[in-house]
Amino acid sequence: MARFTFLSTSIEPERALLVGVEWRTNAWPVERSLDELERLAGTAGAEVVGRLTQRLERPVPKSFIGSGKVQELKDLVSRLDVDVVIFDDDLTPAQQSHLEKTIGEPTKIIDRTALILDIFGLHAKTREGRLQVQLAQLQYLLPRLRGMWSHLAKEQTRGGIGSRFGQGESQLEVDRRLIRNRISALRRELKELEKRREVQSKHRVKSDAFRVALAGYTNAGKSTLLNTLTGAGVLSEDKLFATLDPTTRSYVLPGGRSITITDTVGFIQKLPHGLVEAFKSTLSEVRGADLILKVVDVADEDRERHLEAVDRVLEEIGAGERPSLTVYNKADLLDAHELETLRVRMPQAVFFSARTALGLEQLLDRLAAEAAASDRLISAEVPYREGSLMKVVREQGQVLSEEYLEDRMRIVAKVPERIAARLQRYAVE
Ligand SMILES: Nc1nc2c(ncn2[C@@H]2O[C@H](COP(=O)(O)OP(=O)(O)OP(=O)(O)O)[C@@H](O)[C@H]2O)c(=O)[nH]1
Ligand SMILES: [Mg+2]
Repeated sequence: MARFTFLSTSIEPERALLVGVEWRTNAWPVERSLDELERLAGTAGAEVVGRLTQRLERPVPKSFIGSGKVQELKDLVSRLDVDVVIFDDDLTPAQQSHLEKTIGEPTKIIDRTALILDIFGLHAKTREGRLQVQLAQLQYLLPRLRGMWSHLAKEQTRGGIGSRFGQGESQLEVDRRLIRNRISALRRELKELEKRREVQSKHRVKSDAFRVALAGYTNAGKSTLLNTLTGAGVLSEDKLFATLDPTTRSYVLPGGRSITITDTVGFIQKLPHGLVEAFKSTLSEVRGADLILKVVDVADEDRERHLEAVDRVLEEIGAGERPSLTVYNKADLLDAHELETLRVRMPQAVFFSARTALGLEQLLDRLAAEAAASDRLISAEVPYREGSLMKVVREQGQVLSEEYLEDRMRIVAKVPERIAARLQRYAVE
């Protein structure tokens, strides 16, 4: 499997060169995007030794960047002793292959997508996470697979000399077939796991808790927030994509309502579509949430762009229409003046710090208000034997008044729709 080193999980410190293009339509200035790419490279264990940028209208079909730039790249690679060149935009398989040939062995040419897939491979811990990453990696690899003799494959279609050297071609075909088979097997296995997950989450819906899903740019502090609130003990690190697998914990809000909070994978600009596709089942936690809590790193100067990227991914996974609340983390990193300016500019916004717990009550009050927003007011006379129903009413709703009658209790309560439906049979005027 030497050819599949792409899937390897051990990465030696490599010397990386970053290549970025300043497009006319760029929402992100190229240097900012390369800063992020540098952090990604660092997370994957590479050391960035240089950058190359070019202003372009559109990609050059053959080589992505212009031919003069390619020459410049080649010189830089040999001068800086570069192991891997990382393009900030997606390369087509043909561009990648062309660049590899031009720059020459053993320098690898990869793109942002390959880098992100590599990091995911490093950080996936659970079975489902690993399978999802593997699926995305193989799908990326398939069109890029080149047999050692692939140049002969072209000869073969023409016949004549070289056409007798069929081995390269057939080896390539075998590789492709093996990968396709593996992709189908992975898909099947993930389907199974997804079914199981659905059963589990049906279970949870039964528990009636209001479900909050944390979503946000990678490194925004989602895992730290979950840890601070619930002591979940999930990994939180100053690394991109520290979290891949979802974790759900229950939490009791001020006022007594139980909710569940799910921490899940973070997003990034130019998140590979294949990865989003592969993580659909993990992200179903977000899709099914009663509230999506969008966590933003307020201290990051790109926070607006981060938020846009998050919205785009939410859209892509079909969660764009879910109720959501945007909250601003890492407020401890702002000085008093900056914080005040933001408060004036966004009077409704919640600023907090998951690390120092500053402003956390305000966040929780907002959550409680959101959870109560769709509550229904209901009067009911509930028989004492319905003890478990009353327990749910107290945990998930708010009992405004109660009166003890002989064999039942009369209540007025504000409860979520799901529970109102269960109380309905005891409802009174
Ligand atoms: N100063 C400060 N740092 C924070 C705060 N919250 C999180 N961090 C730091 O930010 C980094 C990322 O935090 P995580 O909780 O791992 O972020 P995440 O959103 O879960 O990131 P991914 O799982 O990679 O998507 C860590 O180094 C945290 O210690 C905060 O309120 N203030
Ligand atoms: Mg995390």
